[in-house]
Amino acid sequence: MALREIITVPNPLLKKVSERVERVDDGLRALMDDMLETMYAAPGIGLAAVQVGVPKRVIVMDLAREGEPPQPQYFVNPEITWRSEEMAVREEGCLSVPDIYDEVERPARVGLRYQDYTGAHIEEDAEGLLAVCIQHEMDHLEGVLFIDHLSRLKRDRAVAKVKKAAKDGEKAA
Ligand code: K1U
Ligand code: ZN
Repeated sequence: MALREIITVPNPLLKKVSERVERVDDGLRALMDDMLETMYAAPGIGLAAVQVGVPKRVIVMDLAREGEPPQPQYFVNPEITWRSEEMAVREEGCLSVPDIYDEVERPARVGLRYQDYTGAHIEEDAEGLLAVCIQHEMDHLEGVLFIDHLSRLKRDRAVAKVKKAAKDGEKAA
């Protein structure tokens, strides 16, 4: 397993639509292992493959609370099969937009279809943090960031702040 670099805005790769995965094989499982290790190290609760520079339709997640055993989840070629009319607002963050947090409104519940770590086909319903996180991560697969749900002013400010922090970090190094 290896830690991978998480790309940040304004890297143009984050705007790319990720490609479907043809086969869940050992190569893909190695990528998912690396993604999970990278996500735990960040730390984060979810990560899409494009965030480590690989535009494939793959997501890892772990929503275990502090003190609970790890609960890694893997989503290959995920699809949303239905969305609730009820909406929910929750604060979101993103490892590709570090240190920026804001509220986003999304459907409160969604139906999911995806393949897991073994390639098995799964269908399940999601609510609460799982619904928020999977919609955030599936946006990444379409080249959409949570700041794209905010006003242009907030989005531009967020990108400028991340760019400045990266520049300051380079100077200090
Ligand atoms: O960049 C990402 O896509 C990961 C992102 C996922 C997410 C968070 C909140 C709402 C929706 C999606 C993160 O993990 S940001 C970091 C974070 O939320 C966190 C970090 C440490 C402990 C607990 C949470
Ligand atoms: Zn994100």
